[in-house]
Amino acid sequence: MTRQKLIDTARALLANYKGLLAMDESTETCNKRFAKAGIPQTEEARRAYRELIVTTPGLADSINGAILYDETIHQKTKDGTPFVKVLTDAGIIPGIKVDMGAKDLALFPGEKVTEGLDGLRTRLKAYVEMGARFAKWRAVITIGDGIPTLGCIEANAHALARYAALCQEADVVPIIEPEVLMDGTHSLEACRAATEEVLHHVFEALHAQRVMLEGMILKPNMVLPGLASPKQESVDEVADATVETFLRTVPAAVPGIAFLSGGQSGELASARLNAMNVRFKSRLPWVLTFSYSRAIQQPALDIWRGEEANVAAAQQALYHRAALNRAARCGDYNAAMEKP
Ligand code: 5MM
Repeated sequence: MTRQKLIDTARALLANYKGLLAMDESTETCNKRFAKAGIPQTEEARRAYRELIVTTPGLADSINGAILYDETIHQKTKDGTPFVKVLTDAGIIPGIKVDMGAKDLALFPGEKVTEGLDGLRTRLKAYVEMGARFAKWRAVITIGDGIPTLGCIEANAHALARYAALCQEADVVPIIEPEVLMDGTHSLEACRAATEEVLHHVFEALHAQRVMLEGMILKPNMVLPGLASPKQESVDEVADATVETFLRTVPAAVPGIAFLSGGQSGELASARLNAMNVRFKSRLPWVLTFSYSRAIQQPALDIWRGEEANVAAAQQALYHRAALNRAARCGDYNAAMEKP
């Protein structure tokens, strides 16, 4: 592990008021989104869509790093240029999702644990040779009747910490993603309690596994009411609940928090990030930025629909959404900017 290299990469991922682009949907997830949009679920369609993303003109104006999936990191543009080279030439750092997905946690009905530690050291080495400088692992926590349980939280926290340690050993910055899901009717207070509990356990596990906090990035959910909750708090209330929770749980040595969007609309994901940066501007020990997938990609996917003729318009939509989130990262976003 080279301490300074990890610190430099983490700082580069958070620099210049930019954020991260998650384009690491597994084949299953990508196919589900394609099916919804009427796009054929083929390897070529997935390649063409990812080519559209990585060749978006000016993407690096708002994006410092892009998280790829195993299939994507091996793919090339139509003219034969590896996606990793396209990104690197544009000034975007390539990263890679290394977890193998959330699986049912034995003896804990309704709960998941993320797998993928076996063989991770070898896989990391191969990804580094391909140009990846950071990685991502997502743990999934569900709020429901009697859940999340301590058993589920501890299992996921331990796996996240073991993954992070293996990354740092390989000079790869770990993006640590404990996601408390938005699905359900639960209240914002239930999400706050679950998120606080999860983060306490995650940082305890990171400490136990000797993970260097200065060389990591946290990718959490915002503190939100469930998507089907009858009470939906205001943008400012969400911003306050989210930042208060992180001030209680995330050590100041962590350089940045890059939120997932988790099923929020693009507009809300931008507005809520903006409100946090406006309301807490000078009181935060860490950078607050974005690592969105759907909240950046969705309009572009809807425009593209698998048609070559729609590529330029889809790229403009992608550029626009990324730029809006950069504005939110600076506290400069407002709803009027939604108009292209
Ligand atoms: C929570 O999902 C992550 C962020 O995406 P959103 O901003 O859309 O919530 C995302 O990076 C996710 O981990 C990947 O899309 C991979 O998901 P799957 O389910 O395909 O492993």
